[in-house]
Amino acid sequence: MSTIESVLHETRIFAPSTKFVEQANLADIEAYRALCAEAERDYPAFWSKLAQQHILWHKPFTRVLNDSEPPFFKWFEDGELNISYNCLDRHLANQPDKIAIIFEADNGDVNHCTYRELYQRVCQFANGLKALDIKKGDRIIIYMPMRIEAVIAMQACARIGAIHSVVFGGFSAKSLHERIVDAGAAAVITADEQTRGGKNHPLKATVDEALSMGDTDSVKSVVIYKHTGVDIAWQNNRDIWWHDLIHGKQGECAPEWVNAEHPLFTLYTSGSTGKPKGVQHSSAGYLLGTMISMQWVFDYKPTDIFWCTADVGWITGHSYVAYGPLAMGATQVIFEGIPTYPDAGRFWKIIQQHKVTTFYTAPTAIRSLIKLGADLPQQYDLSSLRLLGSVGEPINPEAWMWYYTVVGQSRCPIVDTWWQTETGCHMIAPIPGAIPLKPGSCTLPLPGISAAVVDEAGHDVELGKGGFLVIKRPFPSQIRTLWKDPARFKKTYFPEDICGGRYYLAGDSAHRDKEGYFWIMGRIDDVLNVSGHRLGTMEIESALVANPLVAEAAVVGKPHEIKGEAVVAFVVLKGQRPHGAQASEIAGTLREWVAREIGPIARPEEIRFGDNLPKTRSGKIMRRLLRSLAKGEEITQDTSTLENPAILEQLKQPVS
Ligand code: 6R9
Repeated sequence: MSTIESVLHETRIFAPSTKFVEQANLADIEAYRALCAEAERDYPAFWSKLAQQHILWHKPFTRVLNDSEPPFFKWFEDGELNISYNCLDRHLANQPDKIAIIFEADNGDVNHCTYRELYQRVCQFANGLKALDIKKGDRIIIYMPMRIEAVIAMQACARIGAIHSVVFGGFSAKSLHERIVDAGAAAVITADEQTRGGKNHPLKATVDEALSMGDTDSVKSVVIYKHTGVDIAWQNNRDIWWHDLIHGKQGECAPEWVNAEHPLFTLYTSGSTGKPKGVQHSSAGYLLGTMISMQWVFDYKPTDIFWCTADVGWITGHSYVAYGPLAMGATQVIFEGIPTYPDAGRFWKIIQQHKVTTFYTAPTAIRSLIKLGADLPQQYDLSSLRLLGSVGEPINPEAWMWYYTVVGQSRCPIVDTWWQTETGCHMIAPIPGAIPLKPGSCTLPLPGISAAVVDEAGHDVELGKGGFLVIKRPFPSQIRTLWKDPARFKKTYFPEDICGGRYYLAGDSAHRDKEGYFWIMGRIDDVLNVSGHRLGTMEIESALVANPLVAEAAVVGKPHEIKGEAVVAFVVLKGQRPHGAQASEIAGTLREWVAREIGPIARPEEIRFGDNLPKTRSGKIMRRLLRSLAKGEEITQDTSTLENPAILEQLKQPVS
């Protein structure tokens, strides 16, 4: 891939400015090394101190790490706390009138919500959930637009100890159904519609469809936030308006104290099989991870205006919208819309208007904004910015340089943060006052995070050589298990055949340069990264073969200028291989089918038809060959074991 090739030659280094260093929470590499050494010296003591500093405990913990049953680690296991108390109540005494959320709607309307108001709204809604008989440990699906109410719903669940599972609003009824069933959800919280880029998209209708697909008896209530006011279907005894639910409810609600290990949430993510994985996070360890990374990586200051553009449907929106910034008492921007509406200056306008200091977004957004208006940022006053961040996929050095020079005006460090749904918070990322940057590298692991690049036996590979990215020691914010599937958890993240199951296997490959900097090279499994979103190739294949026209399908990724990676599907139809206009029509139908089955993010960029797929004589699909075909590369692989070499010609061309 071009990204990987170009980062391999990247030698530029950017040290933070004196001005940045002077105000930084951690201001030199020695301070960073001292923290790493402290973790090395006494690992439990290091985490124990941080957990005491950052978390308000209802009952203090006495045990730090329980590693007696690896890989099922427990942290601070006899402590008790409440996450919503840590995010809201703690600010009531000293900064109740500080703005917690500056909300900007898709249409440009702006609302402010103070910590006191947010506290009251969360409590009211939590009381509403209690009135629906929702209890500690119940699972609640949240399928909401990117509005303050999404955060209120999440915080209210945390307040009463219910386990939320947010499903991104772009997911289809089928994907939603799968998650509702797997979670055994007691309720779904949604809205009538969501608005993005000037268009309305149904949410409640999708929930209705999902709930009609069977096995959803666990769902007793559907709470609907009225957003656009469109007519919706109604089921008595199940559906209730958000405003009716909170009507007359108290603005105070005693927090439910939970154990440190109580699951705060599950979040479904794609893996190498067709079934999404319910990544389960703890309460205390997770919260601690979000807070220390706010402090270290985002160099958080009480005067900051923090803006993470991620939707709360993804882990980034959990850690750096719904929890981290609130726990720190930050003022943050929440934006409902998209970067290109009404024009490609929207992000820059928001930064100017709300005087954003810390801006965190994805390379795919940066690339699309370069394409649509590389000079646009110069038309706005971006002087409030002091720090930029990137997440979700490797950032190519060209995009990095533009972000750095044009958006950050060569003044703001860029924190390229490598982490995952499973790690809960940043793992490898620069501490901006302390660590010089190299475009395209996420630099060095955070203190206490024992990231390494190893071979199958678990030995560190030589610097410069590629290998498996692992984290050797357990850390507080890590995934606890997969919901209802501990065996799959163990097999996926601590597989026996790699490192003997001793290390957390991230699923990425990486290498380190001579300064020890990490360079992420890509996934080692069948997971694609399309616009920073994880998609399992198997999931898309299952969706395709579920179409009555399709006999067989194989999906691979190919490099894409804006999205990073794009979905290419090789399809064998049950009937004749189509040609010309018919091929285009069927390809169009199948692309829409996948968008409907999974969600628009999974819509294949290209479909190619063949009489068969390239297979070995034992019947295995030769995916590597398909990847070369998708990229338009000459086939250099050995095709002698191919059952049917002739079909390669058929699969060379996309349907126009
Ligand atoms: C936070 C998030 C995780 C996968 C991860 C990796 C890729 C994320 C990256 C990055 C290179 C970065 N990834 N951040 N690759 N540099 N800074 O994105 O979580 O959706 O679970 O995706 O994304 O491949 O394994 P998630």
